[in-house]
Amino acid sequence: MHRTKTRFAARVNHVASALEKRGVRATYELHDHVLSNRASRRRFSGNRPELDEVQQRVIADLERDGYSLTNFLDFAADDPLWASIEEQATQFVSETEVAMRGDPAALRVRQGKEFVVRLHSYGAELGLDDPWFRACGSQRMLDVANTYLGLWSKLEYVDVWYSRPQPEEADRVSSQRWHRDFNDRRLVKTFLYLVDVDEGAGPFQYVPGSAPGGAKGDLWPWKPLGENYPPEEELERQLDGSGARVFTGSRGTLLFCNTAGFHRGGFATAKPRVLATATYSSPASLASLTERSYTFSGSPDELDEPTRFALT
Ligand SMILES: O=C(O)CCC(=O)C(=O)O
Repeated sequence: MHRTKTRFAARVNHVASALEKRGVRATYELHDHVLSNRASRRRFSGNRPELDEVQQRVIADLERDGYSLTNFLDFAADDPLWASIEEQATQFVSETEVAMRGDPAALRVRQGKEFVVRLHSYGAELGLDDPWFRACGSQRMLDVANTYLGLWSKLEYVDVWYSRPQPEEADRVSSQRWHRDFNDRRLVKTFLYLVDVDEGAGPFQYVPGSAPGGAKGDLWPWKPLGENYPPEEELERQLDGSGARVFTGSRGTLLFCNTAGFHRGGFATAKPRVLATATYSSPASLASLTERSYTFSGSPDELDEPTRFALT
């Protein structure tokens, strides 16, 4: 009897979550085509930013391959900001390592992804006094994200990560496995390496051309709430050696990436990987699939219109 009831409950649950999924998908499409993104596209096309050569190259790379590799100092020749980000990272690393030795329960981690210690995680209050947040909200970064997305984007997630080394024989879990991000059909993630990242530090990896619309976009294609984590071996077999790019790089490496394409990383085995990251997505994503990780603690009046749109 108990068994029958449990099976019935499981079936009800399954139907309910299938219905819920359909609802979320429909909401996303509606916001993409009509409710949110249409106005956002109009705002962008009525006021296109002028990009310099470096920004134009980033956009061209993203369009061609789904990623663009640069260096923070080339991208944003703003030494004081870089120094402040480095300071922020040094403090985060030292606090993390003290807690790892003394009070691991104090580490900010998310369930199922305990290998990443986060500076902020979700629910943070962030203002322009936070250097990485200031960089992410800068016109320079935002103009790239908005131009690639073709709309006024939302800065959805901002954080600094410390990926803890683990045994080489450990199984890859969560984002250490190949996946497409569920957030949006087209999105921009940035990764700024805050230490030198070699093979032992779990470099980010990406399959060029795998974003929707790319040559490999049809492999387990992106769908809202779709099958985002195919079996690793099967994906690798399909890639047939024409595979992935591995982003080892020195401190200061800055990567822009459309992570609706296949990627993985953070499988550090020899030393920790420390990086700053941010996600820019469309308003439709925030309306249906995702949640902003922070609230802006400053005054919206101090921001120009696209920045206010992105941060609030
Ligand atoms: O940690 C990494 O390199 C991968 C991160 C990732 O999968 C993501 O941010 O979506």
